[in-house]
Amino acid sequence: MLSSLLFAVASVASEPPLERIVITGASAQTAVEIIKDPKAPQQPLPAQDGADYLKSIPGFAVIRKGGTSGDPVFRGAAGSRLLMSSDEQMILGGCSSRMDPPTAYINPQNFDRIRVIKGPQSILHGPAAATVLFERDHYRFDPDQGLGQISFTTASAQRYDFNSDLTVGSDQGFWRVTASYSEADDYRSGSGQLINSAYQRWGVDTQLGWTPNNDSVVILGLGRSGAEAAYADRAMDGVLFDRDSVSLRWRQQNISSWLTQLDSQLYFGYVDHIMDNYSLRSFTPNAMMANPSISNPDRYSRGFRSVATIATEQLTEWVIGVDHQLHQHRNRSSMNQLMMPFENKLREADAEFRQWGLFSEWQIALASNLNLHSGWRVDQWLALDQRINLGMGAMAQPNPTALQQQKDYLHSGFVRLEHQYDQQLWHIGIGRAQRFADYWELFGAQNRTETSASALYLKPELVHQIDIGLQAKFNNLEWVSSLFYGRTDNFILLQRGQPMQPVLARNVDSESFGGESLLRWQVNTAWLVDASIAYTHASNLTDQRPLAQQPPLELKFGAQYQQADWTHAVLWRIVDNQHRVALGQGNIVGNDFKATAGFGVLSLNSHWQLNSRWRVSFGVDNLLDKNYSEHLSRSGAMVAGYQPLAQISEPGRTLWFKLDYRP
Ligand SMILES: [Cu+2]
Repeated sequence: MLSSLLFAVASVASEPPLERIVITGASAQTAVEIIKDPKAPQQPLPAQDGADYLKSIPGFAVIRKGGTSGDPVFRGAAGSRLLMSSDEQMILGGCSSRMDPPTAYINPQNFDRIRVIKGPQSILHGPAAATVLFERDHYRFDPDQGLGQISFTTASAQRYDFNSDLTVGSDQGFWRVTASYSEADDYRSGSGQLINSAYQRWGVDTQLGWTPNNDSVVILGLGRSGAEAAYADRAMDGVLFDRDSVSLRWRQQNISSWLTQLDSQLYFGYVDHIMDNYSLRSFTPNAMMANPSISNPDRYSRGFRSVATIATEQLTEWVIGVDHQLHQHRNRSSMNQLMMPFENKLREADAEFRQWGLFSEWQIALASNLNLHSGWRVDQWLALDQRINLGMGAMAQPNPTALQQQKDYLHSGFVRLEHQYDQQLWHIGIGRAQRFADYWELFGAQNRTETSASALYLKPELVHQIDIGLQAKFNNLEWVSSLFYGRTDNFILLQRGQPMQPVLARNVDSESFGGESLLRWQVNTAWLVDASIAYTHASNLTDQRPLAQQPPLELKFGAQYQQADWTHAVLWRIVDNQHRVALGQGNIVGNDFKATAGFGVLSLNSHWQLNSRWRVSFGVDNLLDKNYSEHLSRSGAMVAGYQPLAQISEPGRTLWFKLDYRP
């Protein structure tokens, strides 16, 4: 994994891309931006969802819930603090218990690139502590590119993945179809314990592009995906995760001497989700659910985005845009599916969100080696509380904020100086990101505040952060470092008390600092070694205690040996213990429930590039069959037929094999 990160610098150093296969990690484009190839083999073998693909990038962690659909965390920021966009669309999940983060609807191998922008250093897609973009190149058919790529993966726990990404076309247009299918059984931890984690996922996305001339492209996008997944951390499993999406995009280039590009997109998304306590596990009554119970939320999303790119004498690049999102959420459920099937009930709207944003980002070359990059955005957000009652059945009580709305104008921006000096690229940036509370914070688990049974009037979060980075190359040594210090006003903290009690949502002030460093040393033509470190230290200033749900210090060491068409690599990942915890506090995904011990995991992999079309990769993750849990993973739930778990264990020794073919 290290190998890859360090690879970052490689690209910087203006060398041709290395022939080596980047197994894990990602390449740093600059110290601000990281780029990862989702089609390349990865170690450890990720589940077929967006979060697991991010995990190998230093600074990222995943909150595990089962075999798939974990929630990504970057520098301790989870949930909506990370802005997730796929093809510049925002499709959010339907589950009020956060079974489906946005990454659960992303099949990473169907994309060309994953791009991560660290810190509040871009406002093009919204205010965020970090921006994660799943992107496709699809503007023109290139006959030299080949048809695409097909891959097959198999691994321990009866895992099978199929992926295909094929494009046909002419100079008049193209048709791209990406399809994926993935299934896995329950995996076993290092101690041989079976974890309720089986899943099945599939997805098909297609883009139909019309390119009437060299400067125009119109793309119709259609997508559909589905899944079912078992959860080891709760009393229900996800039996339906259906997504449908439609988008229309129009891009026009070279419009006039100053207007270089207009890019507009309209999209619609619909997510239908069902979770229950009997389909994927044997039903066992408990205090909260005495009968077979089911919940069926859905979410309709609509978005629009239009961006103009302007070139002037003074500005290298100037981007102006407008964007919009609408989200409508509904729910229906049955606490006794046998007597009152949910299918007979009406879906009841519980929340609506509306956003309009205006933004502008520009770059100015102050000198030949000095660049100023800056941007600002203003958002108008509105949340409408459509819940008439809070709680269900006999517990129901009138909602004090029924049919009320919260509205805010938010300001976000950044300034960054980039300085190129010899083989070194420095940057220093200061940014602010103001974020409106999301569905899960305002409405999610019947959240309340200290003064109200509803959390509708939570204040928006405001982050101010300094980011400093260096990327340097000395002979065969490459180095990338990013450091940050941030203060958050009105950080939205969730506190879980007694079971069956609503979650308390509070605005507190917090502070966070840390960073990531990567070092890569090309010892000789055959050997490459690399290392990375990632650390975050965050505190809750209001309560004067650690901020909850923060990842521990993490180190990675990697070595690669290349001979002819073969590459062999070893990866050693070492994670420190985490004693800076705030029990009972957390975010929309999880809360701290214990301090955890550190661990080390050793993994091996090999690649064989048979020819330009075929590539074989295989490996062993967790070679020593270590039994461990990630600090941020959720606590285990009682599941009939499975041993109880304090915290969800990571997979034990996992053998995997991947075959890639370029037709
Ligand atoms: Cu759910």
